[in-house]
Amino acid sequence: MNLIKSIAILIAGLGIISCSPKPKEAQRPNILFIMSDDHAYQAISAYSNELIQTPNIDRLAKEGAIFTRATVTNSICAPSRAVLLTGKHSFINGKVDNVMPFDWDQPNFPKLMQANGYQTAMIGKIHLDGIPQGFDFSMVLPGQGNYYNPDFLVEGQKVRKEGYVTDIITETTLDWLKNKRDPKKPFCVLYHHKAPHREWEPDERHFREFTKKTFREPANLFDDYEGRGTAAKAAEMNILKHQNWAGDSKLYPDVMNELGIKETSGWGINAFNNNTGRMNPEQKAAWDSVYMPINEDFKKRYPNMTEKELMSWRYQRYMQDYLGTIAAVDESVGQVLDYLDEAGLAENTIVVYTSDQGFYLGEHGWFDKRFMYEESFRTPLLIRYPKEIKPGTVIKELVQNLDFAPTFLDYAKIEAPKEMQGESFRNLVAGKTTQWRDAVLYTYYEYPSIHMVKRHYGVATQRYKLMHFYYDIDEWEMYDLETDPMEMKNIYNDSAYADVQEMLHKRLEELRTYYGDSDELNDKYLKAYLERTAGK
Ligand code: SGN
Ligand code: CA
Repeated sequence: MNLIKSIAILIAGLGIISCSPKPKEAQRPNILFIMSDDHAYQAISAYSNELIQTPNIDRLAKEGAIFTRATVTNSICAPSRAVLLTGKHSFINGKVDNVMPFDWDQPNFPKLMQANGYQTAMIGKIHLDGIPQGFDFSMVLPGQGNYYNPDFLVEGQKVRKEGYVTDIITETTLDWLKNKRDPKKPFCVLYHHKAPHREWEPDERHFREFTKKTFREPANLFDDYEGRGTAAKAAEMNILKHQNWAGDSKLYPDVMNELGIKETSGWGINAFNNNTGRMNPEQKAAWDSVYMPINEDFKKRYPNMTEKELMSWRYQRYMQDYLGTIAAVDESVGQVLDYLDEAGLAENTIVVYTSDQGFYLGEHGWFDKRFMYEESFRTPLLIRYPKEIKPGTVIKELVQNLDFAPTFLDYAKIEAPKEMQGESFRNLVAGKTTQWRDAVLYTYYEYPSIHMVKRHYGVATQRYKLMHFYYDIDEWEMYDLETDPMEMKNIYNDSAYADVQEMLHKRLEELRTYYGDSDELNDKYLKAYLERTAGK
């Protein structure tokens, strides 16, 4: 063999080695996406120390990044999840409210990851009908799911599991990571809690502790909605007026009878009976041992309570149960992070913690979400990825749930389809760029419906918001978050803000055009909604 020929063979051999697919797989990160349901950023100690300590969720902020202005495009459960999967606004992906069907046939990021060598799983609440597409394994709650001994759809088959929902979802996720994972492939797991969704039923280990606590009241718990428009006044989200006494505050129906209290809604007593009816005898006995004395105490105090005292009592009941369910979520996050450490997976795994939207914890006197006001428009977002994100990073830019799909595809080195509308924030969170959008678009559709939050859309910048409420009203609202962070005063008609108003109208129209929204689409979705809900 002459020298030239042997050098050629050697070079060809090196070429084969360097072309082997191995290094690419080794470099692609795993994704563990943790989403809870209705988890307010006010109830994460990395955001605020006032209500609860969440040391495990906080770890992600310490070891990675916290986003102080992460927002959703549409503050309600199923639509938010559709945006997460598709990377498209609600008016493009079609799932505008909890009522309209979701089209699983459209592209979503897990499908793309699966087709490009990732092993994918979906465990917990997804709230989108139909068999999830894009997952090698799925175990999801049907609809809203239950806290105690919940049913799951495992690959579409209904299975009842004994235990507490947060624990079961966590155990299943850990089992998948430990025993079902293909170590040759990177993974993408959507690990989605039901908690802390209504009707806020903690596990025994937490209700014993949390029912003893007293929480601070927000400054605007007794908001009278002066200074706002019709929409805030018409909403049915007030803790005193609109929570269910049995279903939410956990008054026993016979105690309500004795006191002459009528249930707020037609289904509150049913909710209570269904929820407690799912408990096994031990769970029920533990529940009664704590909630019966609370009922007894209330029975004594009720005859002399003022409206204000009643509101305070209901607020405390709400916080005790809501935060009790979060304590379990935080523990579960700790278990999963510990496992990543033990298995040597922490370094190469992107861990995200977020919620499908924010939530009112008594601000404006409210519970629930839906509005473009800050507490429900914003959502918690914390991300750890040691390879790219510096510990203690704080991101103030306006990212949205619209950006998740393109961001994860970017990390996985998969090209995002053109139809996806979000932007990858990979470089932003890595500190490689400071370039980011200056305004975001919001839309909300589910009306008339439970909680009666009117249809609206709007634009938000770092400092200002402009919203248009439509359908049975035609009202504009505008807020200056710098001078009015609690959004108590609509300044739409304030002449001092005339230039700001003009600028916001312009940005709003630009964004609606850019993303493909229009009054015609609003009409189309309104008509479809009214047809689907007629007679219901
Ligand atoms: C249920 C809740 C509402 C909640 C919707 C939507 N009531 O109807 O308070 O707004 O779900 O929630 S409940 O007492 O029946 O749970 S979402 O998270 O699915 O959007
Ligand atoms: Ca939700």
